Amino acid sequence: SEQTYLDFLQYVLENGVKKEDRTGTGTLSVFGYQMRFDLSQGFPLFTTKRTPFRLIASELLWFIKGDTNIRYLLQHNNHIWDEWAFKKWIESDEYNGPDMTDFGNRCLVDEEFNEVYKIEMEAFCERILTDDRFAEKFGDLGNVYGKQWRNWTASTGESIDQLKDVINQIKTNPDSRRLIVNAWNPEDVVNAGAKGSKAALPPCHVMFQFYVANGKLSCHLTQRSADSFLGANFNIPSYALLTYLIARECDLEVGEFVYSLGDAHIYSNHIEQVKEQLSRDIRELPTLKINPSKHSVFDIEMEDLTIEGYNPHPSIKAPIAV
Ligand code: THF
Repeated sequence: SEQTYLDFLQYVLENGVKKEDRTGTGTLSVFGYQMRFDLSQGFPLFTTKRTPFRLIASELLWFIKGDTNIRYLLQHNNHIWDEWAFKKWIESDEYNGPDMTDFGNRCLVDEEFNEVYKIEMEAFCERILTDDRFAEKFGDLGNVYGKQWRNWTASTGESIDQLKDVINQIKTNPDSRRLIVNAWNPEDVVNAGAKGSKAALPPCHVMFQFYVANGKLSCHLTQRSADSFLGANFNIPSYALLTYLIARECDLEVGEFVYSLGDAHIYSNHIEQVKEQLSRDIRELPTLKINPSKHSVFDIEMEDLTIEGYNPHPSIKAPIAV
């Protein structure tokens, strides 16, 4: 239940050690934590803070399509990946606007810079939407989730569709202990995020495994790094949605979502927000409705997915670390 997530936030607050990180923000961090969610007890879109389902759904459909270009997200008014594409753009030789180095940190401390940043970012998004050549070059995050799930490049040059394969295996060989999709490609992870690298960042949710028992489909996700306040509350419903979609296609009920974390952290500028969230009462979880006329995971579009009975507390704003 949602309490499992709140207990996790509380645990990191109480046990986290102060640890610096790549983004320069600073965190409270623990190493190794596991949560379990019984998916038959409601859809884990948490109520102690409004979490926009349409952002979770459009991001997941983007992965499922094998798309790695933020254009699709922008077309769905989803801006959660903008910063990573923008970073590539401002570091490129073609960019000659105002200096945007270290924009993530600077826009938090420098109001004047933040205004310039917002204008540059808006222009960037507009250009991704309207300029095909620009979008192809600067909207693409490289070998991130969509690529590894649907179109992993083998050493022979052949493409491997891990997601399609795993769905076929669930249908034909449900007792298999190899029902795995792996996003971590060591070759692409080398230098990730650096100029000219193959991926804008290494995957956080590194691999997932399915398990079939008693007519139910469960999913176990291994995540190397979790932004507890802004990320985990997206990742949990995201994989829950994936499990619901695959279970339906495979004529199974949903079982558990098991969520295992490596470095689980609360950013130092999220601590007050976490305390606010922890002070709120849990409400009933919503339910997910999927268009019954669509069968295959690969045919699902945004309009096929709806959330019913979602009555959350208001959202709580916090800055994303880039
Ligand atoms: N980087 C960091 N620092 N944290 C993450 O959670 C994260 N991701 C993805 C890639 N890098 C990451 C991106 N996912 C938001 C949520 C998820 C994201 C990125 C940003 C976010 O800002 N959410 C706001 C609402 C945003 C909006 O309404 O547009 C929120 O309040 O929830 C984890 O996979």
